[in-house]
Amino acid sequence: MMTESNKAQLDVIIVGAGFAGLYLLHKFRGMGLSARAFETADDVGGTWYWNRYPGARCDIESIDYSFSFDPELEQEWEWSEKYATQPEILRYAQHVADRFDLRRDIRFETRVEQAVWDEEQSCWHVTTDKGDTVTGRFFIMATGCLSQPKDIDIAGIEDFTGEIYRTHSWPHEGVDFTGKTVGVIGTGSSGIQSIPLIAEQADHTTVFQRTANYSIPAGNGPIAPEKEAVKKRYQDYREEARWTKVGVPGKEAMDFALTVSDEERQQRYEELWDKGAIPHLGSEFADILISEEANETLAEFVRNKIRSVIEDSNVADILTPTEFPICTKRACLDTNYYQTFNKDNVDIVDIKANPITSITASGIATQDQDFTFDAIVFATGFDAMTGALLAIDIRGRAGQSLKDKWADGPLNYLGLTVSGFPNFFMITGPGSPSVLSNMVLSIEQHVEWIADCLAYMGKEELTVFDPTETAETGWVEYGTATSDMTLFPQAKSWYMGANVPGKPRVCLPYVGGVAAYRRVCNDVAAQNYLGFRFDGPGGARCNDGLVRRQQPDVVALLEILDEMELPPFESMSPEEARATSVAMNAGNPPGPEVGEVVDGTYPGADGSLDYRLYRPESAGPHPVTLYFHGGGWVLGDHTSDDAFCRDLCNNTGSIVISANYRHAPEAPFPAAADDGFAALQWVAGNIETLGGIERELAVCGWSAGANIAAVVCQLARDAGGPAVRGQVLITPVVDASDDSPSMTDNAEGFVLTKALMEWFWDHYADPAHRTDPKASPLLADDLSGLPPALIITGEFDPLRDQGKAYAEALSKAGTEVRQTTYPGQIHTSFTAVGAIPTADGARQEIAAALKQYFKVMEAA
Ligand code: N01
Repeated sequence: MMTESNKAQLDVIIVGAGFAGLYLLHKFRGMGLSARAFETADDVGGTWYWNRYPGARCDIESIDYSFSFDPELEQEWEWSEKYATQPEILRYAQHVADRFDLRRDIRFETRVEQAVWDEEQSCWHVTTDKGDTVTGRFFIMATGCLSQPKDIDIAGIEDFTGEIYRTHSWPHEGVDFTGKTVGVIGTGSSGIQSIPLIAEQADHTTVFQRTANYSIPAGNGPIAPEKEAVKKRYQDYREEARWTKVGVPGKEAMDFALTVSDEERQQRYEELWDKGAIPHLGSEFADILISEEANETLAEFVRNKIRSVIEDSNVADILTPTEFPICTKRACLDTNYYQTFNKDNVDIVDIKANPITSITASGIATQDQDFTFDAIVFATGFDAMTGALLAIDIRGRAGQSLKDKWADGPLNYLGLTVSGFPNFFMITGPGSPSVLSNMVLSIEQHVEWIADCLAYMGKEELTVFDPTETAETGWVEYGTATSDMTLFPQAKSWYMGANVPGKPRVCLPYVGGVAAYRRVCNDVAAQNYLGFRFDGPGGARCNDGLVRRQQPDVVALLEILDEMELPPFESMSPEEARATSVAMNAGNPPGPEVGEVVDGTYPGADGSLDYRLYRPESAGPHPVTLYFHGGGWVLGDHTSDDAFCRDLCNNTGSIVISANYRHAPEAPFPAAADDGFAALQWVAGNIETLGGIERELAVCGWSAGANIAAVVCQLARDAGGPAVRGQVLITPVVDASDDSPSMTDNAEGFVLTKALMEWFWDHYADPAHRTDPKASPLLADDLSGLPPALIITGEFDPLRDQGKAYAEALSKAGTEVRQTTYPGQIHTSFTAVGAIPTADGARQEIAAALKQYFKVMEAA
């Protein structure tokens, strides 16, 4: 029974008094809200309170790893080193607590055990290990991402008679290893930071390594003058940080490791190495975390550095990482880590080759050897991101526990909230960039977003919020799509939940970066908290929907284009538009290597034209795909879809011939169509000389190129040849008169605009010619007897509906057709190899269709 006393005593209950808890308390006090934090430790500091192992330091530079919310605070605090030590960061947290008089709202040495949502009273009842229950309107978990240690999953630990230490809960008085033999298990950041200092003291140190890690030297020391100078423009610098990928200002790469010369790549890696900083390691080039090949260039650079330091080649082999792409596990920053293994009294044991069988009374037993130790240090990591949240029994609507809700992974909206758990927030929760970013910056962003949300609710007289399941599912799917584009899922990392047996394998942080994430959160707020259901005296309301409807790489591309503020193509002359298009293409990722690339000419309808031939590596002869590039009949040439043609060649095992055609306005309709047909005739007539197989010929095209491909199939049918095995039309232009919903809904904002399409038509064909089937193949009277077709469209393409209409019309006429509209994709997605990885599935479908068309392949 609910009584008056059950009503909320507090506005907000907070768990944790680390950086997040401190700023929450300060923020809410400023808003006139009552808030209290509960903290297990006897002081503030969170992770910096607990992790006192030797060598514990931050891996984000001190200048960046601090609060920005108070200009006086940021000016008065002086950091002593580039990377602050744990004691210094702890002193900073204590200073913040004292300066803003926050301790009076913190209950120390109090562990929260349970939090239960009270539907009737619209509040949370929170119970502590001291036996008391407090009630609050809002409940916020500020428990940190790396605070719940992973259980030690090695048998026999209780048998060991020596000293046991764990890096995450190191004795406050410190440990003296002088004269002792020490075993250290774990070579993540904690192990890598502590091992050199343990080894300096101990008589003998043995390190047990399961997976070698990538570590780079921190180059720690005094703060560089240019970094110190940042304080003169600290607020601007912070604002810059908010719009970066990791929350630290620096170069945001737009170019690709695989496009620059070997010399440039090497030089840039050397500069990174000398900088001793990890935030930009994975973003020096745009493809490092996307392409295995690109990643390997950096990984190999780091491996060579590691090998160059270690004297014993066997030891170097063990310490050199090979098992996962670099930066897909948190890279480590070290001081003399690899050098430590050159000491006579330091050994490394490769426990992949020689597994630990148990902890014994005297030490550690491995398959091949027993080791005796005075002390064992466990640096075995954390049940990251979800561990601390699930360590408390949190129950939402209808008594549902968070543990049950998250049985298959942490469902969440924005990494901040969970559907069915009203008035509940997580700071830097799973689904937010958190651990992949400068944590203090991400904490500030969350605290400020929450504060704005509570202010909105206050103003609108709303008392309860709850994210909708639609919004939650959408965000989780968006997060998964984002991580699936990257190499992160390849590592058995704590990011993926892979370090804890039985934990669901999902990518826990949002990997799209803090700037993209901040835009999402801002967009949600700007749309009256899209995806949230509210209730209260101000009324019930729900603005349901998805905050991101395009695929994440498409969103990223659109955001980049937006920032570039380019004038629209249709405001340019054809020459200017061509030059702009070439300049934009120049930055595209290169396609894959193919067996051979040959440039040549063919007889077009009115003179010689260029083509580029891509030959597979396998022994020929091969089937042939004749390809027509996109560009609205005005832009582009036979080389402008180079990456796509290479990819198509590899995926299909066919020769791809990209044939140029004359462009408008210089050569208007029907020049392009006539050249396309001439190309078909020439390729068919010379197929064996070109390395192809007689009659094994299909056509493919994108956009206006797909228009040409569709048209040549009709022309070939009418002319009685050449025979075409199949046609693949990618976001085709097939109807000049199209006025379907996609033309209106996607008229703007998705690269190809309605206005640009009109501009293309205006250059290509007089209105009188546009209904000619050679211009608008959908308008042909007869669509029977055409080669089988695959038509690919994107949800956000203005041409989506005409592509679908062509498929329907072909089908009606008895032509075999398959049509797929890819969700979240735009007109330019499918040929953007390397730039839009979420369209890889479509590219596979295209290849599969072509392979099916080629009879020889089907037979094979
Ligand atoms: O933990 P980890 P951590 N038998 O999980 C090994 C942050 N941090 O505490 O890789 C044998 O990275 C495990 O082996 P494997 C930072 O974000 C930051 O070091 O699973 N070995 C691995 O080598 C970091 O990423 C700083 O094969 C076992 C190690 O233990 C995160 O915290 C400093 C084992 C665990 O590495 C976690 O770092 C410290 C077993 N049963 C931490 N179980 C800064 O610099 C685990 N291992 C700011």
